[in-house]
Amino acid sequence: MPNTQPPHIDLLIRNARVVTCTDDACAVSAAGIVAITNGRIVGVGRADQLNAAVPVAAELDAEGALLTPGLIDCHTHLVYAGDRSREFEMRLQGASYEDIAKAGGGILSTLRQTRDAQSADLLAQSARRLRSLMQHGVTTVEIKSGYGLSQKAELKCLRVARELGEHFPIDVRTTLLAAHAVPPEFAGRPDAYIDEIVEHILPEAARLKLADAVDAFCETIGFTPAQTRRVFEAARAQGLPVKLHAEQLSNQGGAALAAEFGALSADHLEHLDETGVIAMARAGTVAVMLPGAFYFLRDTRVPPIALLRQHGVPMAVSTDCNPGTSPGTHLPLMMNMACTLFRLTPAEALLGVTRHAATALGLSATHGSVEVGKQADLCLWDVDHPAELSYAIGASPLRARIHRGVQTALH
Ligand code: DI6
Ligand code: FE
Repeated sequence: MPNTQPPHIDLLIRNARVVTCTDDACAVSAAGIVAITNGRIVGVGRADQLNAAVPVAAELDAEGALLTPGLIDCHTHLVYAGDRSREFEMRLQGASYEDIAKAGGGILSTLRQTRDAQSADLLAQSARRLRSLMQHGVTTVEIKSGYGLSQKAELKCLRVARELGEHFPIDVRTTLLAAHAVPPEFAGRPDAYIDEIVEHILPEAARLKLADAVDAFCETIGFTPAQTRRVFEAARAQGLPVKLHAEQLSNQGGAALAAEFGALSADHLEHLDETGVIAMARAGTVAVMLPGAFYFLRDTRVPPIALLRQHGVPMAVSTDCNPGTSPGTHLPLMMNMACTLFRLTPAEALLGVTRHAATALGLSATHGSVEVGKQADLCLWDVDHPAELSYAIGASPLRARIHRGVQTALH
C-alpha cells in the first residue's frame, strides 16, 4: 500500500476500477484495491502494494466494477408533507410558477401541509424520498428547512432531517431556510418576518445545533438582497456558513452578495452575470446546478456555464428535491440533465456530485473523493466508463453502496 500501514483492515475491496475524482478528467485506474479501517479509507492502490502481514477482516470482490466516491446531493428540500401535483396540472394549462405562488399556492401550499403534519408522519414521508436517493448512490445529503416558516415548524423540520441521518446510513447536513417565503402571519410585512428570523428562529436553530448552514431565497417572489444580507449577518454572528438560492428567475445580484459573505455555494444561477461569476471565483463559492428545476419549470435560460468554466468556479449538480419545482430523487438523472440541458461534460457532472458537491457543503476535507484519510463512502457501478453514469437514463447500474465502510442494502 502506498500510503499508510493500518494495524488491520476492516474491508478490502479488490478488483475495482477506481475513479478517485481527485483529477478533473475523472481518470480510471485499472484493477485497484481500496482498504478501509474504522470507516475511513486507509489505502488506495494496486493489489501488489498490499502488505500481506496486515490482517483483513472482510473482502469484497468488485469483479471489475467501477468504484467512485459515494454521491453527494448538496441541495434538497426533502423534508415536506403532501404533494403539488394539482399545481403541476395548472402549469400545464398555462399558469406560471410565479402566478401560482402569488395566488397563495406554491411554497405556501406545502407550508400548510408541513405545519399540519406530525413529526412521525413527516419523517415517514421524507424517508421515502431519502431511500430513493440512497438507491441511486447518495451517501451524503443536504436537507433544508423552509416549509415551516415559524420557529416551531422550522425546528420541527430540522429535527426530522437530523433524525433521518440517525435512522439511515447516510450523512445528513442541515440548512436553515427560514427565508424561503413570507408566511401568512407576516403577509405584506416581509421585514417583520426577517426580524423574526434574525432575532428568534436563526439563533434558536443555532443554539440547538440543528442547522449546519443558513440559506435564503433571494428573488422577486422571495427576499430582496437587503433582506438576504440581514439573514447572512445573523448567520455570521452565530458562526454559521451561508449559501443562497440566487439568480434563478431574475438577476438580483445575489451571487455577488453570497460571495461577499464567503458563501459555500450559490445555487440555480440561470440569470447569473459575469460580475457574479467573478465574485464567486474570488470567494471560492461553488456554483450548484439544478437542472431538474430548469426542466420542470420549462426554463429556457441556461446558467452561464462557459463563464463559470473560464473563471474556474467549481460546479456541483444536485436534485433540488422539492415538491414545487423538482420533485425528483434521481441524482444520476440530474447528471444526465446537466449534460443534455446545460452542456456539462460527463466528467464535470461526476465531479459535480462528488468532489465539488463536498466543497459546496464545506466537507472537502472528509468527503467527495477516494483518498486516504477520507470517509469510506463509496459506490460500485456495473459500467465500463464514468460517462455511462451520466448517459444512461433508467435502470440503475449501482452494484454496491458503502457508507462509512459498511455495505448497505440497495432495496
Ligand atoms: N427555489 C426552488 O426551486 C424551490 N425553492 C426555491 O427557493 C421551490 C420550492 C417550492 O416551490 O416548493
Ligand atoms: Fe432549492
